[in-house]
Amino acid sequence: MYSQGLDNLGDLPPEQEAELVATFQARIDAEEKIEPKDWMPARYRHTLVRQISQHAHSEVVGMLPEGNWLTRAPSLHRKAILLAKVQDEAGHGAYLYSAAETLGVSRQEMVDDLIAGKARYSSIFNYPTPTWADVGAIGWLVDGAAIINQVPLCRCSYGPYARAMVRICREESFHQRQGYDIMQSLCSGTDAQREMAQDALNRWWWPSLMMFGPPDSDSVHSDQSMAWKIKRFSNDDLRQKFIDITIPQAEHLGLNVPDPDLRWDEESQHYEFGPIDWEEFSAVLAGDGPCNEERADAFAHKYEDGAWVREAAAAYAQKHTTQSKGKS
Ligand code: FAQ
Repeated sequence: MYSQGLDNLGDLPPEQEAELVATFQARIDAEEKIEPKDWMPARYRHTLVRQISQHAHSEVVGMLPEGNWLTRAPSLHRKAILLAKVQDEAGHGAYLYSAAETLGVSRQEMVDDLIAGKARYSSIFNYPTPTWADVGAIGWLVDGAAIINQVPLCRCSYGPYARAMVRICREESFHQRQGYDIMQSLCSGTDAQREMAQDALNRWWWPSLMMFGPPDSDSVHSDQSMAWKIKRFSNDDLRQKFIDITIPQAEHLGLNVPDPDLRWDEESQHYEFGPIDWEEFSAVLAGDGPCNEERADAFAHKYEDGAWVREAAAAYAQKHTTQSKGKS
């Protein structure tokens, strides 16, 4: 994949190599943005390509569980909102693939890796959406978790990623609100509707906590990514922040968070929560989640179905370029 040349400094004398690395780190420490043409260690480039491409794939695969409800949204109003949200996710994928391309990897390579099962996307999108309340839960919890994780990425040291995240976060805020609004409608509806909302919360709560990644003690990339200011906070810190913000929202909806160990701790001013099932997380990452196969098949088929659109767009672009060259 994108791991060739990780030790690209091997041909430089050690003093020169150390100087380049020190200057690079000093720029990071001074909160300067690193731009595509700047010198960067190969491992920094590789970490960014890994994270940004995974992020892009998550946005694109993330359209599938909600897309499932586009034709069945309960009203024209809800359908229009959901359509706009799903289109936004496609846009997020496009910005992120473009940001990754500035690091020297093509979108085609990234997509090929996803289709070949060599690339990851967020664990959360391997869960099913059997009811309309799942669309509410995704907006409220999944977009809510995405915002907590992604707002700090607006300050990422790599300029193109940081700038892409500014717009993405604005749109994610609208997504979170539309999800919460669906939950509010259901929770102020009939008993059956409230039960549907509770059932969705029961199924999405723990997978949403897993979105933040493994516990800090098992996070292989966090230390280096934080030193490079790609990540600004650890997985556990962001997870805690999400819990602290979300519990009062669940209380406002009148829903019960499915965690018998959950309690407010006066001293730390945080919620304490029960153990997360990391075996389930590992299984989903290993491809054994409830919908891994379905998502992989759907993505590959949709990509194949869209070949004519890509060919037409490429032909149009080529014609346009030839015409404008002819004029100049
Ligand atoms: N799922 O050492 P760490 C969204 C992997 S967008 C799958 O802690 P890192 C919008 C990780 O890749 C959601 N894999 O890794 C939306 C690594 O494996 P590797 C996506 C996971 O990178 C809403 C290994 O575990 N957001 O929701 C997950 O420092 C609604 C060790 O982990 C982003 O991508 C996981 N949850 O921290 C769309 C945000 N967690 O690569 C549609 C940017 C960890 O060595 C509808 N990414 N892994 O094979 C990040 O902030 C970070 O990459 C983390 C992971 C926090 C996800």
